[in-house]
Amino acid sequence: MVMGHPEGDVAVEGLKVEMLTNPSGIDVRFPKLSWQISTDQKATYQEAYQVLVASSPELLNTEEADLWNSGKVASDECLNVRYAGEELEKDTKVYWRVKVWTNHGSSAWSATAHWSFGLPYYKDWRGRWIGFDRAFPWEDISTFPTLGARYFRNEFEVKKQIKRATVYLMGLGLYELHLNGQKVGDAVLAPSPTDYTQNVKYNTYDVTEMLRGEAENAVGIMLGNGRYFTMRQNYKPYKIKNFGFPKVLFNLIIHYADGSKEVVSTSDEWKGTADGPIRNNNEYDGEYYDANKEFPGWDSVGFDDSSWLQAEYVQEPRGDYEAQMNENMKVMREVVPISLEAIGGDRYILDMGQNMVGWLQMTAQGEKGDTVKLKFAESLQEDGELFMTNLRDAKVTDTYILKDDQEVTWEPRFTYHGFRFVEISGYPREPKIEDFLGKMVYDDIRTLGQFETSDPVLNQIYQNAWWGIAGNYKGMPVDCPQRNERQPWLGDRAVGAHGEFYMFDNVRLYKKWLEDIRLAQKADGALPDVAPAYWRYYSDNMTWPGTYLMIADMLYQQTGDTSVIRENYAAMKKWLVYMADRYMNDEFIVTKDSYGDWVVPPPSIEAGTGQNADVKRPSALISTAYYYHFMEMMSDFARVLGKQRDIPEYQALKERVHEGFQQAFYQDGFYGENKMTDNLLPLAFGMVPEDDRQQVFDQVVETIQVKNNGHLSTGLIGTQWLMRTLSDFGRADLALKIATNTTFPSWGYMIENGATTIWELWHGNVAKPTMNSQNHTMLLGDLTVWFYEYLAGIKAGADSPGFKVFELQPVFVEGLDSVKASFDSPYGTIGSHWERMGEQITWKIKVPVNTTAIVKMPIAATGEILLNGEVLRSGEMEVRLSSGEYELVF
Ligand code: RAM
Repeated sequence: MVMGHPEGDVAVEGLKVEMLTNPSGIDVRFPKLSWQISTDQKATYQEAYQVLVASSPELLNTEEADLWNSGKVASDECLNVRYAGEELEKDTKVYWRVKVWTNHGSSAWSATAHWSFGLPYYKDWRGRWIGFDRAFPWEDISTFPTLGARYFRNEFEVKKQIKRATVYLMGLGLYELHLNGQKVGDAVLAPSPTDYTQNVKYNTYDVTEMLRGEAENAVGIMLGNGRYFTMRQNYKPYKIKNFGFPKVLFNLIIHYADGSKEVVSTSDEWKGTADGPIRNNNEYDGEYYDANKEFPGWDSVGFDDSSWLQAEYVQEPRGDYEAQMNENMKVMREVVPISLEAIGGDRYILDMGQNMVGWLQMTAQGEKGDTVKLKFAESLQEDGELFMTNLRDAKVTDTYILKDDQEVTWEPRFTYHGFRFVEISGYPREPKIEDFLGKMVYDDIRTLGQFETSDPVLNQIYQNAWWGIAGNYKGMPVDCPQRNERQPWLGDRAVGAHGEFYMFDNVRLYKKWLEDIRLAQKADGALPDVAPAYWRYYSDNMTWPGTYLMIADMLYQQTGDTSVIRENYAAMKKWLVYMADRYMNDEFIVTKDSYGDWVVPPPSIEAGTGQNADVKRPSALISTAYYYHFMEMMSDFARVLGKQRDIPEYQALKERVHEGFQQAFYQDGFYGENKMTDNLLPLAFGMVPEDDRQQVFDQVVETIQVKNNGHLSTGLIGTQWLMRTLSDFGRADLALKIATNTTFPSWGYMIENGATTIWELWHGNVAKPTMNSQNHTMLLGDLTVWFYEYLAGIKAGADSPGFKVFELQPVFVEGLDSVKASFDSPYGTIGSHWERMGEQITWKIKVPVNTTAIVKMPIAATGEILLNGEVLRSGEMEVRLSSGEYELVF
């Protein structure tokens, strides 16, 4: 499914059709179209639709759609309707509208939306890759290289009147594109990072309005290092992939009004230089900007580039060219700092009030040569200085050198930082807090969820989670945004991604990640722990690579889109065979694991003080339980794809693994070493024989209540199954206790100690600093899933993936007085808001048009249940409600 910005419209009879599909430059020939219907009429569903697609908006007006007229189709589908019209040519922009018929009448034609089909084949590209495949004398490519931005420019004549002009470009690692003196688009740090030996994402811009017809025009492109030139991490060359020096392929396709066409593309006639203001740039060390090196007008017509070099042809990056379907990063929020304090000398500390990801915009005025340094950290030491040790060797410093006495406002381009505090030094005069503004940078995706309860700790945890998750969306989900790492570790996002689904419109991002993982598979079947595999970690374990299956499963369950299964099934199967071949013994135990239940809390804060958490405790119990779980998942996937013949094999292996698991790990009433995770996994995966279930669960409860004094003792793995398993076995109260704790170890403890995001370690305030990020999302486990699916009770349909038919079943847990949540599903907003007043609960729900909610009554509600003031038939434990707003009282 491709989605973009909704375009509003005017509709008759109270109906409104909104486009959800409106992107540019895709390379899918038959994209899926979606729309959203809204109306004040209750119980509305779609009965039919008609889609028109045409090569110009005018043709849509006349109903003479030249590409596709679906006719009136009797169907209730309003998501993922496959375009089934004429095959599109490359570089075409098409327009579309939809009309729907509902049980309450029909809509008017919607407003016009569009999409454009890009360049599907190599041969559609003109020109060649340009760059400079070397460092210049003032640059250094030793262990901590300083490589400046590359600047390329070209002037060209647009000979006639323009009808339409589109730029397609691949600028690696990062680009900023300018036309006639202006930046094109609002993306930053584009394009999305990939393993460039596998695939390269191109971005598309409609530049019709930016070009001048019958005139000279100028194009300028800046290139940053990004994930392409990574010699910054060259101290471990065996481990870290470096792709080469920055390079670009640019195509501007101009369609003239007279029907002719012209292409402007990169060639050795372009001019280039590396001797510009951005003297160094990388994600870890920051950006070094010398304004004295600026060349005003370089991106406009008439600039004297005689001192620039000829651009050079360079080797192409090997990977396939693909249209980027996921969103680029953007400045998504501005953050106003809360304090600015002098700390001696010319140094000041700026506090953003929030651990955030992005950068700082600065306004300064001084003398030529004044050098301002901005250094970033997540927290302060007791002496008020920045706490730098947990950033390891990342230099995290932006430098700006003034060129004159004019006031300037500046922000970096090719770096980002994870920070709450900034040390400012060398600022020319007394800085004022208004001279600085935080820019929060992450993928341009909408926040879909709202969540608030009567408990302030839960609310703060949710806020911390939002900041942490959003900030770590970098065209791939990274583990952390601050230290010399920032890698897309698979294990960190397994179940977490499921909770994130309710919070962010991240479907396209996670689909892209599935592709990254698939492309990172080795020929023998091995899957990595990090994908794209910038760090070549193929350590063979079930849990990190297994995130591949879990994300695909999540996307399928939550959206109903089978393509995520179809595209990845073969690779998953291959990996599971690979693991079994190598690591499954005769007793059907998967003997190999890498990380165990990563970062379990130490027994106490005292015991954890100064301690490294980087301890691996491999566990065959974990690997084997996951193998079992994945056999079940593969059976489901096979069913979805109609590959029935594969199922018996999965089921047979699953049974054997189960027997082996019971033999090896089941003791009398508990598993393994009776650690929480040892018992949680078999419970969550349905591996415990029915008769033993309660006994095993009682062990979990005992551990929490007695041994842990009401706390968890799980790491990255166990925490993913904790809250839901407790609730499923009837102890949501215990889950709530764990979630609202403020003593160690808990999310609330982090908050008590000043966290505004989620820590990497439960004992993050005292641990050895070398592995101690203050902004990791992995320890959230299944907490955000529990927030939405249990506390608010919003859940995709058990028998029908996606939200066409969904469930509403909150746990009205004792100790909580209210939960108010909403989730903007693709059909519209789903709401669940309950409040307890004494013995009575009032529950307000919202069901979007064209969906059905299966509302499950709380078992506790033994008395009368009122639905919109009327008594529900007694004993009715389930009602199906179609769209509208309702109130239940019981
Ligand atoms: C750390 C990462 C990540 C984790 C791995 C195992 O270096 O930060 O969070 O998945 O280790």
